[in-house]
Amino acid sequence: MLSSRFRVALLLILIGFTGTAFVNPVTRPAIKPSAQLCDRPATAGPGFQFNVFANTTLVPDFNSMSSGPTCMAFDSRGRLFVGTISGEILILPDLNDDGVVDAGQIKRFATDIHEPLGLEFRSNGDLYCTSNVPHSDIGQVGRILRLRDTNGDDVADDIAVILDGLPSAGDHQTDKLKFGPDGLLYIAQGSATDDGTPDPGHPAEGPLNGTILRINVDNPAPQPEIFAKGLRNPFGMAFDPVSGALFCTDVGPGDLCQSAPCNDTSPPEKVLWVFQGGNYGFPGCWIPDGSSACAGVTGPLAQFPKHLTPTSIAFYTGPQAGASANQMLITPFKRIATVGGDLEPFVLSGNPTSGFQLTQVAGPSIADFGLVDPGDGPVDSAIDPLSGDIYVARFDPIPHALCPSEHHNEIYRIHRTGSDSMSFIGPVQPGVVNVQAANPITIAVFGRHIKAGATVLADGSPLTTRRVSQLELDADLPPSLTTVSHTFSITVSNPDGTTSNSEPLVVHDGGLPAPTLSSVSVAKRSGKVVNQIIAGMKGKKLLLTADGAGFDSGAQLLVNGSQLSLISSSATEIVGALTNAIVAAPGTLAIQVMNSTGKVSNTVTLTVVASELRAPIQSRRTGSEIVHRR
Ligand SMILES: [Ca+2]
Ligand SMILES: [Ca+2]
Repeated sequence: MLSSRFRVALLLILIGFTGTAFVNPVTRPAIKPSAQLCDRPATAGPGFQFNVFANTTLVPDFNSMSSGPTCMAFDSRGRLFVGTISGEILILPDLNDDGVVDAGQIKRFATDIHEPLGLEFRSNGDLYCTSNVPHSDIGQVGRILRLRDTNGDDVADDIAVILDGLPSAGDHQTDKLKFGPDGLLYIAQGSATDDGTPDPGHPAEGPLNGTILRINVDNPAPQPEIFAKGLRNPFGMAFDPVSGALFCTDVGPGDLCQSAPCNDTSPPEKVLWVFQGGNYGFPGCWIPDGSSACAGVTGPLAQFPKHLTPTSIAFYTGPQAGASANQMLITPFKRIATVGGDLEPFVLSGNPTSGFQLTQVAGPSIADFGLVDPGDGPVDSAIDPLSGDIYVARFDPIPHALCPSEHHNEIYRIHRTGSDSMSFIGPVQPGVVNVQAANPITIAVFGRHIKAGATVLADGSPLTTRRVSQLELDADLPPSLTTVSHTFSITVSNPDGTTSNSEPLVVHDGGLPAPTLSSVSVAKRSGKVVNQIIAGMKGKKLLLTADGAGFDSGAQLLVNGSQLSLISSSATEIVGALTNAIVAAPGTLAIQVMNSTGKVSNTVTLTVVASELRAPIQSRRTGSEIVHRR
């Protein structure tokens, strides 16, 4: 078990800070203890508001020298999961929808998860995290864990080690992780050394150090594939929702100067487009300069001043993004001189074929966290899937040398000015349903700031709606709306006439095959085949048998579009009862099989011949079939 002090030291190394809480007097005026300095407030940029969602008072687990948030992820219900450096994964709910964690509702989803630095939900609800675990021989190893709550009590009861033995014993650890659009899990693995040369007694670089790895988590024994290499400490990582491309921050080498005079030659910090097979140069080539050491090395899209330590990337998605949709939001951990320690927006342009460009948005940042100490800053960011609010976690494990009363382990909620008076909804659950004609489909809509009496609308038409909680409405989609493929626009309408953003609900055939019909036949219930159907026969004594393939368990037998009562059914044969009405008049019977998905087979026709051929009625009396009296 690592001492708490060692844990803190590890994370400080991880984020590239190895000194005490002083900064280079060359780059910044000497720090003086003053009320103004210690009280430097966090502020939001133009058009944004923020509040403290969680702090050491609201979340007692943050109130420790060895605690503080390191990573965050939202589940599909809009609940924030937070990993702490002390090894807890907490659920910080806001069930009363006031933008502040419900202090009495906090759950410890998991404990004893050593140094989780990345949290990520899979679309099926499984939670994945990185963990950096003490190892008796080599000091520490990185792991990927999968956490499940199988009984719904908000405590993980099934924790599996998906990948073990990642090389996190050196200067940097196993950092964040994200699922890609390909369904694979991407893992940011730090390098072992500061600049390629191990300190005495420290590990050298191994083949998996300084990489982005990826695994298929469905493989029972996944082997990590090196997706890209030549990274030093890839910490922030996110997939662009537009292109599906991967981007990361890479934290540069070098320490802050500890004393003057100081010749700080540390390089800038980088933001990279990470593509398969990419080499980003570490160690030996930090910024490509045409030298032989830089052959084949891809340079950064953007640079931050040295030591700023960009810790997270989030793409600005959700209903509040507006014209800023899909901007790349980056959090530099440190503030040096007058830059950093904030949430900075960038515009990403280009594509994977022609390449990408990254341009910082001019003007003030979205939020400035009021840092006064380089050991204190934002470590992770996440977008609330319901509201589009931006959440930023600030990690401040050590009291400021000059402001010992300050201890900022906090999570901020940042949103557009005025947005708390607007209703927002997240993705409809489920978001895709199969066409079907038999039963209503119930959907759940999770949102924020939904007013009492609100109704769920599909393409503007109200659905039967039930309010399940402050955040959840359930609604029924009637069968009449789900018989054909269609994409609905789902909104929530408040009694005051305001309406939420729209989310899609896709009704589709799921790519399921239609049943196929090869032959039909008619027989009496005795089993005797009827070769000719004559108008006016006692149809209720006849059975219609359809043979084919792909009939599902809810398949129906249709005659001229109407369902027959079924006698039996299997995947290849379905038998239904005819009626007197069906055979009352001469004409054509269109026979089809319709699966429960709504998919309908090809049509086979039968003919009901004219009434002058009435002999079988009499023939029935004699017990014979198809006797033509005339
Ligand atoms: Ca609350
Ligand atoms: Ca459980």
